[in-house]
Amino acid sequence: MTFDYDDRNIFARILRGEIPNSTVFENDHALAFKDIAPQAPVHVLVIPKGPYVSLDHFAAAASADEQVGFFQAVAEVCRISGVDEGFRAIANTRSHGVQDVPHFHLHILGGTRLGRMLP
Ligand code: D5M
Repeated sequence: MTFDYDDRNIFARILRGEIPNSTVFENDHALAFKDIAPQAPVHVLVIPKGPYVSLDHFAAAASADEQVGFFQAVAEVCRISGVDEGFRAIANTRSHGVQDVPHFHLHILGGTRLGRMLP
């Protein structure tokens, strides 16, 4: 599997500061911001700052520092978002996973009891 990153995607543009976002947390390796079309009271996207198209690309190719920084951002988003009663993390991936934006992003959804998704 090869991964081709296209830096014209909307999250790359957010990272370059070309379009605004509602940032909730940022560190050296990740940015977290509110989803523009929230599906739950809490709906935050956490993205790495590096050019990774998907979760499997990030897991295979990102450095240890990038991966640690990313998951530290996930932890901080969960801490500050009021999801102590639980949340769901989703990484839609490529066409079968119905991924729209080809820059790896983890959806953090919570703030209410979510509907069951898996059998
Ligand atoms: O879904 C991509 C997600 O990205 C979808 O929930 C909308 C969100 N989105 C798209 N554009 C923006 C901007 N500009 N700000 C915030 N959120 C945005 P997926 O199917 O996982 O690729």
